[in-house]
Amino acid sequence: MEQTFIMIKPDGVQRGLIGEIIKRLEQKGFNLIAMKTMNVSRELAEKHYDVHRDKPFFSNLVEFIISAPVVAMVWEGEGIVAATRKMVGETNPLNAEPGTIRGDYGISIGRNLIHASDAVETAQREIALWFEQGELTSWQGALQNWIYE
Ligand code: D4T
Repeated sequence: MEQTFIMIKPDGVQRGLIGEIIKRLEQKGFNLIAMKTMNVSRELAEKHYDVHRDKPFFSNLVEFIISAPVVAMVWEGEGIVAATRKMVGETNPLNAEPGTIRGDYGISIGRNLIHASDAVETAQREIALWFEQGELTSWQGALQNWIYE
């Protein structure tokens, strides 16, 4: 089953949106298989955003991610990478559609609340970066046959 890495950023945690974000993913039918609240080290933040190392917003982004706790999660489900990107919405919350997390709760691009892996290969890299293999659970919901055809 496909997995993705989701992180509620410091602004999402501070604004009390942990429950709301988890509720949306849970009610969609996806399974939460790992979760931890953590202070992110500079090293981890820089590795996570390595593709943006040369961008002008890189240092602000890293400072922001390490500024307060985040909630790191692994979620599982069919087509979850593409589906969660849609549920999260465009990078700039002002361009994100209403009904998406960023569209409903955000305004600034540097306070866009949540990260979701952008491709299956990225998800695998990010899960390995943020979690030890032993931290991941594996379970089948009792309602599986009512969610999947
Ligand atoms: P993440 O990676 O956080 O899920 O966001 P996106 O996948 O939607 O967007 P991204 O990788 O292009 O940007 C990573 C991160 O950098 C912040 N950012 C981005 C910023 O502060 N200023 C900017 O101009 C851009 C493009 C927001 C998300």
